[in-house]
Amino acid sequence: MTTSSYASLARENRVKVLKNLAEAGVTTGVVYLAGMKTTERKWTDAEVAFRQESNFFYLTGATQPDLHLLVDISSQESYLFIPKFSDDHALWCGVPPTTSDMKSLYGVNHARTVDEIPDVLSSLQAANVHVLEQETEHGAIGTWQSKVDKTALSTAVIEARMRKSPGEVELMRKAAKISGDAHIALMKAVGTGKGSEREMHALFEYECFRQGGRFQAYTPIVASGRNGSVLHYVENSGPISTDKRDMLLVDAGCEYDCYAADITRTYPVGGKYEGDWKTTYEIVLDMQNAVLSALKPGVKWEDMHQLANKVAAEGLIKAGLVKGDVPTLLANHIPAIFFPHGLGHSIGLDVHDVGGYPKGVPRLTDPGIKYLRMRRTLEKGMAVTVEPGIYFVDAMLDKALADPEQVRYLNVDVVKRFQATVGGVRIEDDVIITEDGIDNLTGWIPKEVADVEKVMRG
Ligand SMILES: [Mn+2]
Repeated sequence: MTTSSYASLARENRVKVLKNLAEAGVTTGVVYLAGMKTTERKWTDAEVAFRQESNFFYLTGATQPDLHLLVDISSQESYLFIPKFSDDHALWCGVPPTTSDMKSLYGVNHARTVDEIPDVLSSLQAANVHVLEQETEHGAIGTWQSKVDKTALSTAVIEARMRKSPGEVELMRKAAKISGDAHIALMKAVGTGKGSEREMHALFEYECFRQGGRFQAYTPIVASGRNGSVLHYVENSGPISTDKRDMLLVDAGCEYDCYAADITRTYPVGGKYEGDWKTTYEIVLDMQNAVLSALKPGVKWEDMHQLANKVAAEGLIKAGLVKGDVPTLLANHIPAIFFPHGLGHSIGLDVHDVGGYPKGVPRLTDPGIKYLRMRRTLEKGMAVTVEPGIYFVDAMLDKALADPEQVRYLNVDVVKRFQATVGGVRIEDDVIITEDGIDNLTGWIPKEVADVEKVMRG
């Protein structure tokens, strides 16, 4: 049996986690993780498509259900445990793997069956069993449940997962490539009044799946026209607008080897950015370009959100949507009316990856930035999405227009004109922080006005 391509990365990841544990003073005992179990739709035997739990994948690379992992901390030896397969497993699911198959497939030191976990723990004379904070099921370790320790493992794993190795970056680049090609396929396929959001959603999944992107990293958002003003629009059930100036907002990305892409592009269904739609688009493009140019190690993520807010304020003034100077608009949270969500988040094995808020770091409370999914000082190897947006959300605008403190800064007629037609624009890329800047994994997917229009012309 050939070794899984992720086996060497998983070994590297285990070493990283053990190093983090050692730095936290943990040098004895064992690490225990339960993998994702087979799950069914409630009250049926219809199995849900299996996707490994991210921490378990990170430390094993294993893609089968119902596995368990032990790592002896002092010797660094790893033990993978497989289910006791029933006699008819081969009938329904093919010949099950043996322990020696699994040992060579995943490059672990030992492979056993799940009933042997307590015996292995006894042979290791484990002083304690380090488990993830959120893990509640420890049945498989039997009486060793009394030795469960939740103090150190979660942080050790999160801090390891936050900093991507070159091998992980290449898997993210592959997810980005497949997803980016799918975005381009949609740009080429869409046309005024042609087809539906559903067809565009289906085309995106088709393009990903046929290239090896079996799972979407999240439910795609495919929003035509005013639907783009609903931040997490997932119905994807409307027609494509018949107004050629209206835009399609597509926020979608697949997984590759469990690593996520999270990409948004917004473009006119008629193939040419025009009028208020183009004005809105260019504000977001400026916001994103400003942040992408500023990103590097040592930069605080919340400062990047504020930079996007500042560029938004400048653009909104220039567009005639708001009045006043930039500092006053920022002090009164006027950009947050149009940019009501966070700038972006960490990404990796999960689309909203672990580690946004280290222990003890609270969320900020101001409008907009309160939804920021991360407060960190950036370091080399961290992976983040940069996804500013400008939206004309009825709920936000109606509230601001009715608020005497806020309406003073709004040009009401202009705001209402945009609100009646433009939905929303978001542009989202996935970047890795490098020594002195970024490696933009998705920057090659057209987003400058001329580049998108060229692709759409075909
Ligand atoms: Mn995102």
